[in-house]
Amino acid sequence: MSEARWGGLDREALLGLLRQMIEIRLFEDEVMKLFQRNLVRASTHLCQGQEAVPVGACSALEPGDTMTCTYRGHGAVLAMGTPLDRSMAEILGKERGVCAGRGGSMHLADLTVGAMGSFAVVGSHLPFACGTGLAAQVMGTGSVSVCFFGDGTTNIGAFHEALNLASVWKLPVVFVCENNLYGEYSPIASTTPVTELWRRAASYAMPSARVDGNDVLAVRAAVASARARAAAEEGPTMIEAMTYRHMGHSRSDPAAYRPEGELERWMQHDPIATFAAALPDHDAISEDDVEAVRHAAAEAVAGALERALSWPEPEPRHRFDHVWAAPA
Ligand SMILES: Cc1ncc(C[n+]2csc(CCOP(=O)(O)OP(=O)(O)O)c2C)c(N)n1
Ligand SMILES: [Mg+2]
Repeated sequence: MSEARWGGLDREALLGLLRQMIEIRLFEDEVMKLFQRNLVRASTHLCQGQEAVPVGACSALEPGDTMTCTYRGHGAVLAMGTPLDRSMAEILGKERGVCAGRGGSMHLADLTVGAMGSFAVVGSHLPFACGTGLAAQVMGTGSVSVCFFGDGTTNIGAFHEALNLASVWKLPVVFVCENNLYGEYSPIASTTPVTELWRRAASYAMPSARVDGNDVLAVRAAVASARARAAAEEGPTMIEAMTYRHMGHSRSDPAAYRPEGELERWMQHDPIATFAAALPDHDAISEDDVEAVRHAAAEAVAGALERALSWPEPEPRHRFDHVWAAPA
């Protein structure tokens, strides 16, 4: 089978992408169950169905690159390499969570891997991503800032300000729009006259492209070339990744507004199922390898869940730690 079909990746790398997508899917299955047990004390927004976008995109990054994302950010943060157990612990509000339990599901961050923050205020992180890009530019690190946001976000003023500034200053930013066709309960066409969102980048003389966001290798290839452009000081790129969320907007949304058959059609193009079905076409990958990956991912998530649940709750006397700055 041709090298090109596999994006130049070897067996281990391909199985690694599959494993990461499965881990994110299973991780979120557990988050939902924890939520139903009232162990998640805030809202939660699952990215199930969209896993190929963060996994494909983050696989194209280099050490030192930074990432910002939305409240639908479990997948993006995990794709940067944040540990499963400490992410789960964060969602449970445990002291050993990645933000000491103070952030929760909507605010996962792990600076050690470049996951700079998950932002609940729609669009607020796009200027922030310009900031991390500017820092890289000023310090000459060669690092790139990747920024995930939804389709609805392209109607927020900060989207336009950020793309404008990034283009004028040639910032090393890759803007990745996760177009899942809905902003909360509204279909994109009911809020946005230009539904081919990649076209909006033209207003800022920024190159852009639309990709199949359920194809992990297509996302990876698009982000890799945008990253190369940014690292070569040629400026930012916008990528629109077409995808679909399996669940409602948040835990309380049954998504009854979706047209009949829409979810089923997208399930036929599920990013994990399609990649798992394609991989055995690779000369060095068998169906048993795929099964072994499924098994290993399930074990990893089960172990992470067990550890996170066993870790202690924060002590009341530490409740203001990490909240207020220490007096100078
Ligand atoms: C500034 C602001 N306005 C409104 C909201 C309420 N809100 C939360 S999510 C959301 C929809 C965002 O849609 P999209 O950008 O497509 O992201 P998705 O949830 O589909 O991933 C809205 C309007 C908010 N959080 N922040
Ligand atoms: Mg959306």
